[in-house]
Amino acid sequence: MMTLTVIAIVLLVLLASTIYVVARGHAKRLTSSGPSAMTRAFEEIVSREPADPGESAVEVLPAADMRRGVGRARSAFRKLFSTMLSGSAVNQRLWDDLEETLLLSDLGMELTSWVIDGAKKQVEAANSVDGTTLAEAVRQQLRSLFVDSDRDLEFSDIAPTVWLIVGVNGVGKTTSIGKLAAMAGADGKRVVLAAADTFRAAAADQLQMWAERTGADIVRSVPGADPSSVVYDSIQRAAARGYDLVIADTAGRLHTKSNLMDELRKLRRTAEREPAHLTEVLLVLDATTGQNGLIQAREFAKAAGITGLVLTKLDGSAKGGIALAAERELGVPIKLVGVGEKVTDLILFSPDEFLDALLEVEDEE
Ligand SMILES: Nc1nc2c(ncn2[C@@H]2O[C@H](COP(=O)(O)OP(=O)(O)OP(=O)(O)O)[C@@H](O)[C@H]2O)c(=O)[nH]1
Ligand SMILES: [Mg+2]
Repeated sequence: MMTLTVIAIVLLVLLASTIYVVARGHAKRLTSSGPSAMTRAFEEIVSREPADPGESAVEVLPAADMRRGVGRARSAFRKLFSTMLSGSAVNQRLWDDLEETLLLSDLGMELTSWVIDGAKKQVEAANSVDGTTLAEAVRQQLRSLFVDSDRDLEFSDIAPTVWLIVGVNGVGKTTSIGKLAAMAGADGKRVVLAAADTFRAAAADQLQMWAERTGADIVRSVPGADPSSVVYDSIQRAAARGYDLVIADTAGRLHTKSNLMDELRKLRRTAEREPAHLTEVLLVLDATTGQNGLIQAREFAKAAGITGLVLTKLDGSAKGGIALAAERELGVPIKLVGVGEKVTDLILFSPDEFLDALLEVEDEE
């Protein structure tokens, strides 16, 4: 009887721990399984009642969608693709238009030639003069430029997880952190923001505003303080209070300043030390700067070991091709795109959704 009771207890404990591990596994990531992942996150946030006045005052806003986000970049492609899909024959004029559109989208000379050469081969192999075949071939070529990589934002199994956000001046680091805090908060994560941009006096105030809007905690220091010590203090606070996630803001810096790049390496080392678990170093790129941003990006990749890209200001850019060029150049996936200044204007990136938004011609108003 005694033995049976012990076996029953052991089995119950095993069952409970299996359920716990499976449940944890599910809660591990912010996934980009489609637009629904983020839409759901923001629907939750807007419907949440603040526990007390002043807490989490995120306004009610519809979640952003990729189509609206790529609005300007879309118009050039739309013209070209409507011509192709209306059944017009593949002729030299169409090839020239394709080349011009790709170059203007800032895909770059080399990748543009690669896309066109590949599309030519496909059209020849299909023995077709139909524009529809060309449209499909171009889409396939563009799709294959995206790196084949996991785009989920990673959480460590053991809290606190740390995400480090880096990039040159004014690209949208702090704004993206605010949006990310809202997204993670809606996903049930407890977040602390580390104001490790101690260079600009107003930087911590800007981050504090985002903390207040999204219900996140914040750790800040005096202007001129060592950024690594702010990250360290944030990690200690997260560990002490059982927070899930530390998102660290850093000062904008030029890739040519070697002392500032050394500082990034130091920040990274701090964020890697126990009890912290660094899972993401996100490089923020401004889509409106096009190809120029890529040179800087390479240096950041070397210094900070980036795990993903955040492409901001896509809403204000006609250069959709930069998304593909950036991934190809750096070999790391775009994980998020910024499509406006509102808290919900951040989208978990999916290459197929992006290409649909850029190239689809139906349902035009
Ligand atoms: N239209 C648009 N504006 C954006 C987006 N992301 C950021 N911005 C704007 O870009 C400007 C700079 O944003 P910040 O977040 O302060 O940029 P930062 O990289 O933190 O700047 P520094 O800390 O000075 O290096 C602000 O006016 C933001 O509102 C976006 O996705 N779309
Ligand atoms: Mg900033």
